[in-house]
Amino acid sequence: RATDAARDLTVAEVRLTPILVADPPLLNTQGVHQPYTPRLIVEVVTADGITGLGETYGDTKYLELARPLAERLTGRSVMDVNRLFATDLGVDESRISGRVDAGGLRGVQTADKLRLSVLSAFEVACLDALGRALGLPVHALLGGKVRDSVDYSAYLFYKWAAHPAGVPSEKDDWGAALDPAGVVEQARRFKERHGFTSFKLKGGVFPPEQEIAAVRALAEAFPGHPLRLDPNGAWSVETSVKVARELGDLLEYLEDPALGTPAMAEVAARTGVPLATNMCVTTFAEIKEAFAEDAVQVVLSDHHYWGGLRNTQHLAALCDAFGVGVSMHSNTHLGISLAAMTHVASTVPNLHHACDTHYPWQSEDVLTERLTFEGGRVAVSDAPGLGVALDRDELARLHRRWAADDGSLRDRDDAAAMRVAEPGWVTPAVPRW
Ligand code: GKR
Ligand code: MG
Repeated sequence: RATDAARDLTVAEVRLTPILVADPPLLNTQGVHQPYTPRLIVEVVTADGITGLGETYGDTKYLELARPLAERLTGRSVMDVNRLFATDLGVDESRISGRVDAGGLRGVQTADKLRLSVLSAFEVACLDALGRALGLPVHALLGGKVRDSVDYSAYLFYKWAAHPAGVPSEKDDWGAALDPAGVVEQARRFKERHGFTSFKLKGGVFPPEQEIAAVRALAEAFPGHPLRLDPNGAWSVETSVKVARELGDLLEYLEDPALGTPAMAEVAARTGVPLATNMCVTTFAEIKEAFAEDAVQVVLSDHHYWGGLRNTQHLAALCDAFGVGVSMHSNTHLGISLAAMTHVASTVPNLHHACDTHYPWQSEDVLTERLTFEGGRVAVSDAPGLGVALDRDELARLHRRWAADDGSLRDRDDAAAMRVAEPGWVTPAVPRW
């Protein structure tokens, strides 16, 4: 393939486009999702005019890091990803260390995690560009797929019918889900629309008895379908043990019932229910204690904050070595991220649980063609790169929305969004129950 070898893979330009994407009023421990949420789209353009795509969190602190990184990448090759990861981005540790990210939903924030979250989008964009240049799919660059489609679970949320009156927002047709019947109805729609065969309920919103009732209703309505409940650490150890004992037989796993490795270890020791996490193991440094204490039985990877697709493979290999399961966490995201998630998930041999995705909640995307779920699965693309194409008009429209924002939506704050409906709301201290 002489023409490939002759290609100039030097990065000529990196384009960063912050956008605001419509998001329905989904409830969580922090409050409610904002009507529009920030994402950052990264385009890496080679000297030959090939463009690779990446996507990550779009809050200001990510943007601030992405800008110097874009400068450092320009002039290097898209094959220079390892050296890019070794680059000092000049993160001001004192400004971010110790603070928690997304209200703690993704664990404790460190400067390195922030750096990795930004780098991940650059890694994906470089792999996309390289794959396009070579005519190879991203999964091939990662060693090749071991499955032709990736299983996702329906991500159920307690939800209002609409954002508060007077708040600019997009309408959605999912309806409200505020009790067991509403949750079951939402699950039915997920199954009808996308064929999902497993369900995860985002909990920590209502007192545990109500969430137990919702899981029981799901089990009754969908016998044999794997179920998960994730209260994002809102419960004490005692409450977690009680819920685990009540729901144990119905759950595939219980996700982050209590906050932190010691609490999770105690819950795990006192119940036989497998515990999953995207809160107490969110960095490589946290693995040793959690695995030694047998605090978690499933780690939810996320290529964004774990630092990309290759790091996700490393994490999966570590989990495998320690007999810990692996699955995938998600946060509000678009199709570029879903494509990246699908490529890497297709290469992980020890992935035995359906991955999380928020994608069905997103009515907007920056792709010319949305990715689709058949039977809850996304087919692994064999097209060059990620196998997705950018819709520039849509990207520009969503960027104009970001540019027009007065700053109130550019840094995601679910507690602030909740205060619109409930003045005086503050994110409850944990454990709440
Ligand atoms: O979208 O509200 C949400 C979720 O809570 C989201 O933040 C994540 O999925 O980190 C969450 C989780 O699974 O724990
Ligand atoms: Mg979780």
